[in-house]
Amino acid sequence: MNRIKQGLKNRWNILLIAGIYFWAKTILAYYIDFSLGVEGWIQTAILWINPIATMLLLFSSFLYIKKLKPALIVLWLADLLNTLVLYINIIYYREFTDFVTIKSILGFSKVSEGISGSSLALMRIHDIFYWLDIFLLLAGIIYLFVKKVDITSKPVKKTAAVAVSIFSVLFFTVNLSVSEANRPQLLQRTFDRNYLVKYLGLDTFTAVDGFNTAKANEVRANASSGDINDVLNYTKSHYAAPDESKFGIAKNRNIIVLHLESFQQFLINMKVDGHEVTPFLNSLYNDDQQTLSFDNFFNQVGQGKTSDAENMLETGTYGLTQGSLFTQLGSDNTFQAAPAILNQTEGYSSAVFHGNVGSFWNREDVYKNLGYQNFFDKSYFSSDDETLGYGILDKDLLRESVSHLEHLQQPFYTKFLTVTNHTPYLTDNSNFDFPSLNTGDEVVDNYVRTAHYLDQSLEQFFTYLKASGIYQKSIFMIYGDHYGISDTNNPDLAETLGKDKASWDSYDNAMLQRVPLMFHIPGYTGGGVQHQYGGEIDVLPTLLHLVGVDTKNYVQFGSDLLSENHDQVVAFRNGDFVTPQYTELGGKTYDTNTGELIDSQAAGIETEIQNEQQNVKKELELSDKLNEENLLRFYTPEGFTAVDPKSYNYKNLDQQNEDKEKQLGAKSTSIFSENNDQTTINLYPTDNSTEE
Ligand code: GP9
Ligand code: MN
Repeated sequence: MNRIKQGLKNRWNILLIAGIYFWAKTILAYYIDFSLGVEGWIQTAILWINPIATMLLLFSSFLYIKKLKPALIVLWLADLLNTLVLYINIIYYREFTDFVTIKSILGFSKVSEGISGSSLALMRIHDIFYWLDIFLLLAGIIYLFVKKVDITSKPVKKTAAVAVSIFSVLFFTVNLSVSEANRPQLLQRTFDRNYLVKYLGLDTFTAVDGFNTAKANEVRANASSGDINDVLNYTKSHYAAPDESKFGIAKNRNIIVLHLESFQQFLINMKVDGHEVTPFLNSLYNDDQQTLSFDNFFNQVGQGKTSDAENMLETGTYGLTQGSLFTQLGSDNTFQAAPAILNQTEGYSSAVFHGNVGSFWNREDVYKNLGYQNFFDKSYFSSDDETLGYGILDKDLLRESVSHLEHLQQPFYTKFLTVTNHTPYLTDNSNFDFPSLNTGDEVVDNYVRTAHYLDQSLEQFFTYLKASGIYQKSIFMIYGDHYGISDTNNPDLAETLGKDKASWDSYDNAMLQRVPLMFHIPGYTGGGVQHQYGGEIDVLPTLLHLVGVDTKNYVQFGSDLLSENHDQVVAFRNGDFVTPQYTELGGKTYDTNTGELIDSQAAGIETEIQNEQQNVKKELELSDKLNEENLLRFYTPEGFTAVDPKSYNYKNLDQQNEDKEKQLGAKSTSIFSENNDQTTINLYPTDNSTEE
């Protein structure tokens, strides 16, 4: 006891013991309760130091208090607060495999699904360790008071206390810098809640989330129903009526969306050592009867990359100027999105298949708000599957998807998010059987190999789709989500593309933002390569018109690519734009066809360019206003019912779909039911059968 009393005299001892204990329990939680996907020693080192800065800042408050007993109470409160943040997340993670956001605490989304009732069942025996210090410290404080123990403990000098607080701030800066070096734009892009915790710790994640929520709430609170009028005026005047000859040509067909990760237009019809990189995709692209292909189609993503592409294609609105709309606003924004529209107008069921964890880009939350009935994330795929970079390999993804797909009611709207063709284009010799380029830039060189792999995966999938009869009654929408080679690496690509590396400039970078888009409609004969200019924002109205859904009443910023009134100005997220004549980049005007710089004043096109620039700015600003102020909550078009995210539950989806088949009996339209309640998985080709 004496030794304890002795120890208590020194505040630094107390801080050290409380600090080390709290650090240890955070690390325990990182390894036992969370799965953060830490890779490599740098990430491990960051993980181990990330609880320190914020904990020290909180705990150091007790150094400022002169008398021991009140000081201990302050320390206890700081410890309690920090432990609560940790423990609430632990419990929540056990149920939802995700971290707690302020929104979920306030009851907007997940918590209402019933975590409070089940939290007792979510406790584990090792949780004692998380609370032990809190109890011991409390017991100690009570003892000091009850026994009226009087310890004359020397307070710490104010300067020393301030030094500790300053040190913790500096330490945080180091933590942040190392993290940013390992994962650039971590804070702006906010990929995933996992990432923030892995790099910056739970406290920082909570603070960042709180800040963003407060900011978003304020913007929303100030918005009122009249604010949507500007948006409606714009989208109504921008609406392009469908081309009669193409409206509804794919009516009632299943819609199969193939999201080609990081896939650029230049890969189409490209050869390496005489071999086509993507022979299968080429065959679809060049099918001038059954495919409407586009060769002047641009990606328009910002920092939200894949999630921005998805957002544009599903909702017809732009991503945000910074970060990802999915992660920043997707949890509680109101949308008029493809799955909901297709379900309500034409009775489509809907599903997304993706080999990454459901929390990435906040998909688990967002898809419910878009109206997706099913989301088959990584947890639905075999745990034996090899994971490469951002998820399981595409061949496994597509093959294993079939067991879920065949239980969906037709017509279905399904999206397959591939992922193997993702930077840094990891390849090994067993899966990637294709020559690499020879530019000396490893990223560029391997890009064609993973692209070839993606092509093989699709060919296998189509072999199955044809054999099972799905192919003939579907429309395929295939697109590249964004660039695969960044502007930094582009010059290394110049020679391969027959360009001059030395004179490579922003115009060349802009032209490389082309990605493929095709609508493949088996049995259709009016296809061919389309040369009109357009971008991802234009896809939703185009698709909806092809399946016979008019888009007039929905809020969409793009226009049908196949309509004669289609607006061919393609806006980039930073306000630059491309038209069939001009390419405007950072105030410089280029000739889109030749790449030559134009003096717009001398050429007499200054006003024209200025007008286009203003239109582009206006369109982007209105889209931002709509999303940031969540204005769609004020406008539900006639015949449309707002989506209720609570009606979807992405657990036990197969059971849900099979129950539906049974309930519908003879009326069930799933592939499985149509196949006399037999699986069609056996129709999937084995890997060897398509390998040349
Ligand atoms: C991750 C995948 C990749 O799930 O969609 O996202 P990206 O890095 O391309 O935005
Ligand atoms: Mn992507």
